[in-house]
Amino acid sequence: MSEWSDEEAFTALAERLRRRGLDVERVITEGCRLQIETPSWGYGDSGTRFKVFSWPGAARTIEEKLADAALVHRLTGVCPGFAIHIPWDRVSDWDGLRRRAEELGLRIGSVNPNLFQDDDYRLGSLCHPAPDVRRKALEHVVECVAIAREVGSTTLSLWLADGTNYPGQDSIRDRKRRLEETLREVYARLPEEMRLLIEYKLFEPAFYHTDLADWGVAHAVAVKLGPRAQVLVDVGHHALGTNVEHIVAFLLDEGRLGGFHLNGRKYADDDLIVGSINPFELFLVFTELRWAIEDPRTEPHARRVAYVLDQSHNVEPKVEAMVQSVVNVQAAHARAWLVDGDRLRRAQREGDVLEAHRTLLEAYETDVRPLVAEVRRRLGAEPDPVAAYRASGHQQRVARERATAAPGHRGYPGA
Ligand code: AFD
Ligand code: MN
Ligand code: MN
Repeated sequence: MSEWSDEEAFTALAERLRRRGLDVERVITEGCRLQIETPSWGYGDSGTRFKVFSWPGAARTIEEKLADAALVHRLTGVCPGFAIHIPWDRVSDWDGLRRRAEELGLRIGSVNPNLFQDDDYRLGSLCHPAPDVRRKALEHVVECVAIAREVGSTTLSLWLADGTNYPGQDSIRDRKRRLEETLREVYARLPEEMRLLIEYKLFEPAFYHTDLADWGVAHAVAVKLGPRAQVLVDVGHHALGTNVEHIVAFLLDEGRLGGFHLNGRKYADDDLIVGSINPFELFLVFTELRWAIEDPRTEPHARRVAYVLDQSHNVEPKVEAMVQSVVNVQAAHARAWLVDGDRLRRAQREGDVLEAHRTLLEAYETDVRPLVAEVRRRLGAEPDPVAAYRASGHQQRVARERATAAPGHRGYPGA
């Protein structure tokens, strides 16, 4: 038991925070309400475009991925969602997959089509110059809509690798119109209860231009499609220096923030553990979610935002990395709800710049570990899930039991 994870540590911290007039119970209630999806693709071997380093014990099948995801949920208490990627997670019995997930205390979260690993998609998928390739890509996405219905998912989460590598390679405007036309066909097939989340990425794998390159493009496309098309913000997909929390605030206020892919990023390749590189940005993102939740004009929309981890653990043990990611998210979330909102708004009204800034800093600099440990206790999970995982022997056991890599999907295209 760590010195911060026992109930005495929580009681002492809660007492200090209450003396500052902070609503500790609200922080805990919101922490218990937070729900995160872990990605099927984060449990299996994956890598960069240079190499897939196999990890001993990495999940090889959908069953093993579900088992690992269920363990992460048991340890942390806030990960009932399991995001799937098609065809990596294709099964013959989708209803059976839904039932198996439920048996493990999980539900299938977002369904992710794959429009980037077929030779036909060399020059794009929904934006491809050839109508038959666009048709093929469209049919795959429509199949994923049907799969989502069968597994009980209400979220189709679409990332396009489409783009070009050279000036002149294709007409940027023609590609825009092809994209709008094919996405209109997708949107027309969405059942009433389903949302289409449109993910953007500045570059990679395209090196000259990416058709869905930034939040503005994704937002414009979503607005043209209709109210159930929203933007998915992958926090690792921006130019260096981008103010991500500003994008989040704008999209929330427009009712167009569908969800997040959460990860960490220092330079370009994202997919590091969320909060490992820029925890202050993660905290600021969660403060924007909090203000939108506390605002009656935006609360219903803000409450539907999907939180999906989208990471590729190349050098670190898969399940421990996933648990650490969730711990980082819970800490940022708790800090955001610890901000003294009245004090902040007073300072803002008065133009007291440094008092306003200090109000945020004080919450950010609070050691919230005892408080999040209490959240996990109340959820019946492990107060210190990383320590519990490392003591469980799971990593050693699966390394023995899953000693050989399985055929089929081995993560992103690696060398
Ligand atoms: C890659 C892409 C994008 C996508 C993810 C899962 O950059 O983030 O959401 O794969 O398909 O990380
Ligand atoms: Mn992503
Ligand atoms: Mn990515």
